[in-house]
Amino acid sequence: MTAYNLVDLPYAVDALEPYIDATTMQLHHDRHMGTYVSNLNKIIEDYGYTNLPECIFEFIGGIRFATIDSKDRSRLVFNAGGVANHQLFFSLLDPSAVDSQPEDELAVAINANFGSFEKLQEEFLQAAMGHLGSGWAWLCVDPSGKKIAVKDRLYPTLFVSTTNNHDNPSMIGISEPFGQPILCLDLWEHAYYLKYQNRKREFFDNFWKIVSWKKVAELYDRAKCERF
Ligand code: MN3
Repeated sequence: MTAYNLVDLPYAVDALEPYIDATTMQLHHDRHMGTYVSNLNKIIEDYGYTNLPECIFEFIGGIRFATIDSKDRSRLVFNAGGVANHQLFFSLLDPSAVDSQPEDELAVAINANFGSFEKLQEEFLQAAMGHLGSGWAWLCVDPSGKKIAVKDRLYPTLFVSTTNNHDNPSMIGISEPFGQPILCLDLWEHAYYLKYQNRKREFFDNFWKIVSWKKVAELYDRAKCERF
């Protein structure tokens, strides 16, 4: 039984050149993400899970409650997170979005939470640079319902965080703080090392150039509507 598929990249492997090179993209998607997909499907097959949610993001949200031997639990979280995080990450990049910026309500919410778009980028970069070892950097909607008022309108609280390995902020009971991701950045060396080697900062800076703020806004709208 194949439970989850390796979702195709939404663009050609060389579409994000020169910011992300084609070889890195191909290895990252086909080999790294591909391996997480097959490892996850192997665990699902071994345990005979049925009635899985179609959406991997729904699956990881409830992953804490999966029936699994304790020796296999971290392997399940690692591989399921690996599938979900890469699917999200690749979908958030768009060659046609070069140098785009947040607009409309998302822009207002970012200003309300961080002071400005530049300050968000600064905080995100600092978190990413400060993270030790493999992991992910995130921009999340706080699902607790805490709001920020700007001119009589309420906006969700947003926060920046990092996680280890492939933990995802939406994994209830596994990742702290709990959050609904609307943007993520892969901090693993495999994401950039072929092109950037030790120049991690340069990769992080270039990441901003290819973020699809339209896609981030879609995720923001969805996360906001689930709670507000
Ligand atoms: Mn990766």
